Amino acid sequence: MTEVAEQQSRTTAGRRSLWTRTVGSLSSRQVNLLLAAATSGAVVTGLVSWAVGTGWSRWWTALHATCGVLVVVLAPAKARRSVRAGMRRRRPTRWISVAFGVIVMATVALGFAHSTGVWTGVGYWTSLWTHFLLAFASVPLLVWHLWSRPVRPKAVDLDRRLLIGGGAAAAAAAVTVAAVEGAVRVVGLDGAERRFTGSHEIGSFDPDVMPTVSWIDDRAPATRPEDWELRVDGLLVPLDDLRSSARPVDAVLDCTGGWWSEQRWDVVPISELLAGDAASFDVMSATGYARRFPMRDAESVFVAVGYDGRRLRRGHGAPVRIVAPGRRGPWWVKWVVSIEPTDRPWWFQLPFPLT
Ligand SMILES: Nc1nc2c(c(=O)[nH]1)N[C@H]1C(S)=C(S)[C@@H](COP(=O)(O)O)O[C@H]1N2
Ligand SMILES: [Mo]
Repeated sequence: MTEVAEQQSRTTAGRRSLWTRTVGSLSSRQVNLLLAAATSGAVVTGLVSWAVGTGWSRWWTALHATCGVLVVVLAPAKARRSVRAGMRRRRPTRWISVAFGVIVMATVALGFAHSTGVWTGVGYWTSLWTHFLLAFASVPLLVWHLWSRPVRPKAVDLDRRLLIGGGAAAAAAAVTVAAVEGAVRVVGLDGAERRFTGSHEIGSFDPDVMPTVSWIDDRAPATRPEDWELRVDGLLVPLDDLRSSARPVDAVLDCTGGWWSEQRWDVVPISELLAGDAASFDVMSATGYARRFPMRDAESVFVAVGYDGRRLRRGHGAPVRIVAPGRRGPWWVKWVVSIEPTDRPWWFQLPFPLT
């Protein structure tokens, strides 16, 4: 639609709605800027909500949802302005942009499915993990899209229209998130029972029902538990010693795949195995998977050998795994073979493992 035609359709529609006067008055450059902000904001808040295991996570999750809905709120404006013009230009690469748009919408739809609980996925393909995989796949497309059609913010874009239009769109997104949250409660969908991290509960105090998962593609090692060697600061720690000194601690494992489960773990605090004044300690799995913790957490991070007085299942990390209350799933290293003090700071590692 041309500017003139758009103007006419507005006048024929009679009184201009609040929406047309706010979001409708954004220029196509401004819509693009807001979309770039919403998508990058969604990436950042999504990753932070994964890294945070405490009550703060709630706000990151809410902000993340708002960014996602903001993309949907702006989609019609985007379609009316740049998409039509872009398709008319018939560049062969327009299909990459179309694919990008479809993936973004599918990502938002999966996030919606997860958070409302209408569909939480099957097996490995939980709706949240699939949501992440699609988002991850879309990042190169996003980079290409921005690079091939650069929207350099200009001072003229930062006008009252952007403030009012962007504000209205963001407010609409926030209200939608709150309304969906409320509706989920009223209708009694599974999403109402979610933890502050956004995860759904599965198999608490029932280890047989608790899922066994890996971060990406890690696999249980073949070594038999009776041949297992656990080394702490280089010294062999007999598993029987751990088993006899273990005591129960209730703790929630909250997987970034979007589920959580509480168990009564049989544990020994790391501080009882490791002494000294190193800055951090490295926990290594037989598979090569590893995480580094700050030494101040040695009292609140545990090695577990069982739950409910039973031994761990292989899938749950037998014979020894980490139990790290308040930290998200990736920290709960399974099949531990070594715990080593180190002077490197705990944050000197990838934020998430690579396997
Ligand atoms: N060695 C190893 N430990 C691991 C993982 C992994 O892939 N490899 N995945 C982590 C993640 S992301 C989660 S959620 C928990 C899952 O533990 P579970 O399989 O006992 O439910 O293990 C953690 N520990
Ligand atoms: Mo996980």
